[in-house]
Amino acid sequence: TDRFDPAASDSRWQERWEEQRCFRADSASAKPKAYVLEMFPYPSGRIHMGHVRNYTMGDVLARFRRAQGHEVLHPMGWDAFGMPAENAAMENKVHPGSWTRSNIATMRGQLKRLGFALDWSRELATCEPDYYGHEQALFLDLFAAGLVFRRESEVNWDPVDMTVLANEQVIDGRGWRSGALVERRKLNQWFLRITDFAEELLEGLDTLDHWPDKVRLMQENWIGKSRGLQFRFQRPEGGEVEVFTTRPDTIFGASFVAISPGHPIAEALAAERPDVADFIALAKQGGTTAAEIETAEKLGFDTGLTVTHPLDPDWQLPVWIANFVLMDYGTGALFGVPGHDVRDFEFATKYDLPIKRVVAASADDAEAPLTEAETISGVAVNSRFLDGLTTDEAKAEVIRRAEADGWGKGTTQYRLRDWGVSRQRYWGTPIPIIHCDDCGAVPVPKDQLPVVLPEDVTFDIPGNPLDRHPTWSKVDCPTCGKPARRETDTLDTFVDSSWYFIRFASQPEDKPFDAAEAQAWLPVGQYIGGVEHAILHLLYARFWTRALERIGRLSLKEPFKGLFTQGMVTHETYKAGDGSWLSPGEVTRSGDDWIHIESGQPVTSGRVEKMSKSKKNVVDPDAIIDRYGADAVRWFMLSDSPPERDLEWSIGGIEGAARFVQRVWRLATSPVEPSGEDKAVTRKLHRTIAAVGAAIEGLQFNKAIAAVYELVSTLEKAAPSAARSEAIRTLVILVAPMAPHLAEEAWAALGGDGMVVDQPWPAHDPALLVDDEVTIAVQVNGKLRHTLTAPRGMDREALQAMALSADKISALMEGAEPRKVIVVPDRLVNIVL
Ligand code: ANZ
Ligand code: ZN
Repeated sequence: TDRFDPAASDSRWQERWEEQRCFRADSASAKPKAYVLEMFPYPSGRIHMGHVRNYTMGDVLARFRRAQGHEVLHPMGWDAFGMPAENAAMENKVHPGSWTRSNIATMRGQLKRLGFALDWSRELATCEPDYYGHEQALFLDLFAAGLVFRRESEVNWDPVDMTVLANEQVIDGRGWRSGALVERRKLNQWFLRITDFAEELLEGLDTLDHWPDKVRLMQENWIGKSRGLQFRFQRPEGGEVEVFTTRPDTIFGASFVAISPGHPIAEALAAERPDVADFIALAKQGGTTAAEIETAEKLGFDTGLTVTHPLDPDWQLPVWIANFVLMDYGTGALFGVPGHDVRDFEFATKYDLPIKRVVAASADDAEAPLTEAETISGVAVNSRFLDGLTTDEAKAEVIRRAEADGWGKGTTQYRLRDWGVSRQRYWGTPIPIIHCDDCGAVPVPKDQLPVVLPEDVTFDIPGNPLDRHPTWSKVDCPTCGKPARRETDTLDTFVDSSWYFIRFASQPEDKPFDAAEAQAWLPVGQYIGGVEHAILHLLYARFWTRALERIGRLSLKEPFKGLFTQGMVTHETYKAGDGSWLSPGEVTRSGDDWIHIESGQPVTSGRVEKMSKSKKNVVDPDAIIDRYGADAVRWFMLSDSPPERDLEWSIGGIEGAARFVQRVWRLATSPVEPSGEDKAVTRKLHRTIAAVGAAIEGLQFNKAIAAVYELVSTLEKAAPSAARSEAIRTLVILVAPMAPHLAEEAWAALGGDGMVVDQPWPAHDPALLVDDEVTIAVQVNGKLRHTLTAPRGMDREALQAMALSADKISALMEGAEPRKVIVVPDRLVNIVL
């Protein structure tokens, strides 16, 4: 036929690949292994263009590796627990399980339509007991090794809905449903001891040389290693206040000491003084995220207590309770240096406390006025014996004195905190612990795993449905047999995604994974996903891998050898006169303007933004596949922008891709020419093979596409020859990773053996990569006068003769003899007159 028809072809080849089990990964294969992984999706409803772009990139690499002779693992699954399913349950009265599973079915169908080379036999969903049961077993292993512990910690509490809120449910300090001011409340929660790994996680970053620098830097900052000093201020009436600082050099700039509202001294005062108790209640309002605490208005209460400066017995500092001091960081107390800390400056300005300069760019600036906090390094000023020392020297000197005189100790501090994994939600992995009054927190015996989530729960009132289930939590203590209570908190969904790549690599029924099999695949060779996961997911997965290594379950330090973070898919937005967003389907072009089809009113065609439901600029992949076929969509996703940049969706772009698919088809179905050389075509082919391979290897998919475009143009223009026919066959193999359905159909039309998917990646002849013609500049007295085309490697005499006999040059010379001729082979001839 003269047109490639995706509607008929796509599914035919998808079925063939499936029948032939082309993408099944064989762990026992002797071939070199390649593990290509894209971050698995949350089953929110439908696949969006961002997914399509992400998975297309991974797919090109997976197919390329397969053609190179690797045994490829390219799996897909579902990050299936989480809040949206519970919200849907509350809003639409559907069970989170059926909502999630039906979304998975829809999205799986959508992915299959795109023809991804995925090993569907390894599909997993984290919400199924055959996944989370193994997670519970791993949790218990970590518990046994002391890497899981329980501790009181602050959560966001909605006093109206009487429920704990996740950070993302706190909006501007208020509960997202009730609108009530959120309070901080203490609850017993489970933690993973990630801080034990802070130093290794930091050092490990140095080994990740196939990760983007920006991601490594973000992780480094998140871990936040710093040297500091922990020391005690004495209270004149006895007792002490211990503080932590990363700027001991500013100790002479202290103007107050501030303690957290949760600090024992604050709590002791509150027990006796109602004004203190009132202040603490007020200070505890607002969310628990660092960002919220940073931006909230600074509130303070002067306790009337004082402490003595450790380097000056005559210097008393007031003790305040302040809302910006966190209880679970450092010691829950600090000394304020308003001149050089932003929060302290704001606090001191509000409460009229002294602001003094103790750091300056140079000693000459000691008296320069401070109009804002100067958070600088420089030299110490107004600081007695520290004056003139650099910031680093002054820090070291204060630490030295503190240690020598016994009032403090140098510390290494990490900003990283232990990972709180308790969630007071239903739709998550049940924490496999039973609470007994006599025995405490008892692990569920492994032969009783999985602890299965009950299906019969209600969502009509706020709170955790597991708490109010009539029977689920009532169990006997596994140790003493007395009535006890099941833990009703579930695990943070980041736990589920911290080890799924291991389960993909090895999935025995009776244990989480087989170490030898998993290690045959791991680490993931190339991981591809959104930069929004640059910190948490990637850090947790790195931690989980190291934790498994520490307890002897896996011998692996880093789970992801290569990381690539792709850009977003963006699209124009449209806004009606009343400011509401309109979808592309609701508007049409009229001349240079856009109008709302229904009302005929003008519409502003606005900025290009990330596709999102709220802005109604989403394009549904299904509709596009229906219209243009899978390959055109895949092609467009790869073609327009470098993969790390944003890609703007456009109809022009997808249509261009669809036209290109047909151009390749027409070439493939042009008559085969049995004989005839064409050196230029052969050279172009070999260059394209090299260019496409190098581009895919470097994840520069747009460059691979550009190289294919060039080859196609050359072949369209070339006269028939055997060389051209051969180039067309090879072209089909080269486009296969990007446009696999077209490639199979074209391969069959060309009478190729078997399927394209089984063809090895073509080799290029390096000798054909070099141009065998070069351009020679001809200068007269140093001025460029002419250019010549000559065979590469032509000798000096021949070049000189060729230059001198060129019409243009002999006209210029008017019969004169050159004084001298300088020849640089393959480059230039300079004639000096
Ligand atoms: C004196 C000082 C002077 C400080 C100065 C900073 C600048 P990072 O670097 O993020 O680790 N701090 C100590 N404990 C705190 C707590 N529980 N809640 C809130 N802030 C606390 O932060 C360390 C600095 O944060 C410490 O150093 C302390 O203020 C404050 F020019 O001490 B600094
Ligand atoms: Zn017991």
